[in-house]
Amino acid sequence: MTAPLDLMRIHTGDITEMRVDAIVNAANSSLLGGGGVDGAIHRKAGPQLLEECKTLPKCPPGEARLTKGYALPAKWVIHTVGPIWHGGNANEAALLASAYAKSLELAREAGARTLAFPAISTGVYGYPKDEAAKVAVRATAEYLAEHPVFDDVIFVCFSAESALAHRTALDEYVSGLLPVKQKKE
Ligand code: AR6
Repeated sequence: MTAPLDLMRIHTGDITEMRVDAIVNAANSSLLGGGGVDGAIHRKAGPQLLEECKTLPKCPPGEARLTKGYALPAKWVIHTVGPIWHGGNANEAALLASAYAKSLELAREAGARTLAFPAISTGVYGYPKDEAAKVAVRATAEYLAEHPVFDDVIFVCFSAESALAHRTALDEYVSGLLPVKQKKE
């Protein structure tokens, strides 16, 4: 079995171009579209995506919903809602971790083997990029350790700054895990 840490990687670019089974959308609770990555995904998927979103129940922060990908290269879109940053004492980290875990869960249930995440909450919602990347890496690694069903989980970063935040978070997570691994062996 491949170690979960080897399955996570970083790509700098546009998530709407990713040829993966599922991409994650950083949506808002209405699921009716918006700016940022949400706007880009809806534009590329075409109007059928909005029509399907209209049939879904609202999505509170930390939850996720699955739709088809329509004109996107990805077969599915997983719409999740991250927390709005209020300074760090409003349960933001738990909600962000839940957004990652619930997205992974829906992808797994759909049978996706490859999945791409944007840096949820780090745009309009104002979550500090470094902090968000740590939460993203930890939540994903913990899920993959329990559910080794994915071939590839990609953090798609829209800027060099975001990619560096994820690289640092991955490296820190790996080095934090090494002593634990060594003890077990
Ligand atoms: N590919 C990959 N990442 C992208 C792309 C793209 N095409 N476009 C932007 N990003 P945001 P949020 C990055 O604001 O903070 C929407 O209006 C961006 O640089 O899209 O979760 C929704 O409808 C940033 O790092 O999402 C909600 O109302 C990250 O994606 C609200 O924004 C997330 O930025 C959600 O805010």
